[in-house]
Amino acid sequence: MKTKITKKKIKEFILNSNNFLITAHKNPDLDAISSLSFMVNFLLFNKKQVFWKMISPINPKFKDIIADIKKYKYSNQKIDVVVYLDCTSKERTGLTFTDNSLTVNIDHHPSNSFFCNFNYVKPTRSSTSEILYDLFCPDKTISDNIKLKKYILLGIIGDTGFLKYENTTSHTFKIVSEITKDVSIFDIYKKYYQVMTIEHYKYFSYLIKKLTYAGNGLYYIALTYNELLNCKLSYDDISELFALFRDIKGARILLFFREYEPRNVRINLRGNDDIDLNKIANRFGGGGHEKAAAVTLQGSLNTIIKKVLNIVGESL
Ligand SMILES: [Mn+2]
Repeated sequence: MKTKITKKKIKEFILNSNNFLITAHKNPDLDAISSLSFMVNFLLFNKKQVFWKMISPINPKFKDIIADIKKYKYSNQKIDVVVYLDCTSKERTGLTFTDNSLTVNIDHHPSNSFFCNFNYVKPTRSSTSEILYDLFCPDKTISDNIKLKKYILLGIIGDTGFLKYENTTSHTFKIVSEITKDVSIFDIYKKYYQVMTIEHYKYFSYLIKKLTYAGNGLYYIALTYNELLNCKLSYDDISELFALFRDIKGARILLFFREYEPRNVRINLRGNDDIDLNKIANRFGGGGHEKAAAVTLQGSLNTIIKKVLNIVGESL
């Protein structure tokens, strides 16, 4: 039976179980990577048997976050509990597990489909990392573990655009305030954010040329399969450059179309207004948050652009 679970119960359930597989969504962002690393390290710390698996390349910039858990990669070991982090559905992992394990879903996306045996979903929290802090960090056993706190901070920073998006709440700052007693936020900024190369800036100027204004505060960029093939930057690096356009004065919605495989188009929707992008993405079979959502569509890039611009335009 699929059920919601209380904070106390989920904590008890996890601490009373022994063999875990931890996973997060494919194309993992900083929140997915950090929450996974936190969970694996936390369970190891509690003397549990734990493995993890995550599909698709991890941004080289963030590889150090999982460096010390490499030896715990999953390869069909016996598992009692699968924990899905930062995933709206099982499909978001890009993985299929066919055994009879119990499943736990810890997430903050409002579009979460409550797909596990136990579902702990808190859309008011900035990130899955923030939820993991609420669940496990006030615990004395890890209060001294600076590495684990750093992962929580990284996940929060990732999903809040460095503590500036609307999902950044006083609760978020309370946690950040606790963690920054031990972890330097400037060190994190230097290490993970002051990493732009000339190649990045050159590509940003290319994106500026590609940026199209569709009226009513709607901007978009579309990159074909060949354009992406010829680009030396990673998928995540391009995403970060795209995020900079969010600061254009008067920009209400930004759409980013990427044909990552021929006739497969990933669309990122970003917003600054009270327009619910999660609802718009739902209409195409995608989802996410009110101000940041995504969807993947099959077909010709130009047809997809027209179709999406029409539907998004209705909301403006
Ligand atoms: Mn997240």
